[in-house]
Amino acid sequence: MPATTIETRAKIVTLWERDLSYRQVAAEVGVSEELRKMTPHYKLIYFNARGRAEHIRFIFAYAGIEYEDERISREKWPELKKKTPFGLLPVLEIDGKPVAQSNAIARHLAKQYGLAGKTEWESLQCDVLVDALGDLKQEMLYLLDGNDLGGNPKQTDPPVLDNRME
Ligand SMILES: N[C@@H](CCC(=O)N[C@@H](CS)C(=O)NCC(=O)O)C(=O)O
Repeated sequence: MPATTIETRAKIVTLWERDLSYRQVAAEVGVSEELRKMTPHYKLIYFNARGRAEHIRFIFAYAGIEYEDERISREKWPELKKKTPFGLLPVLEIDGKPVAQSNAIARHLAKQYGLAGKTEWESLQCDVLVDALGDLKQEMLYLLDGNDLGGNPKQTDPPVLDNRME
C-alpha cells in the first residue's frame, strides 16, 4: 500500500475518534474514494414503497453512502420471502450477509455513520423517538390494507384511508 494511503487512513481514524460524522470526515480528508473502499457493500431489499425502508434510505442519503436499492415486485415476493431471515422485508445485505428488522438496521447504520447521538443521553433520546414513531406507525398500519407492501389484505380492518404509508 503506498505511504500516502496509510497516512490518509491514519487521518481518517483520528478524525473518526473525534466523533465527526462520516460526511465530516469525508469533507475534511477529501478522499471520498478512500472512504468508499473502507465502506461495506450494502444492498437494501424492500418493496417499491417507502414503508419500513425509507428511514434507512434517509440515513444512507444523509451519510452519503452508496448502496443498492433493490425494489421487489409483488410477483417476485413469494419466492424471495422463503429466503429472508423472518419472511419479511426490509433486509439489508452487508457484504452479502442478510440482516433483518428495519430499526435494528437503521440503528446500526446510524452508529456507523455518527447519527446515533454523541452521548448516552443523546442515544437514549434517539431510541425514545424511534419507539414513539413505532407506536404511531402501528396505528397507521392498522388503517392500511397492506396491499402495496406485499402483505395480504386484512378484510376485517377498518376502511383504508390510503393504500400506502407514504
Ligand atoms: N419488524 C419488521 C417488520 C417488517 C414487516 O412487517 N415487513 C412487511 C412490509 S412493511 C412485509 O415484509 N410484508 C410482507 C409479508 O408479510 O409477506 C421490521 O421493522 O423490519
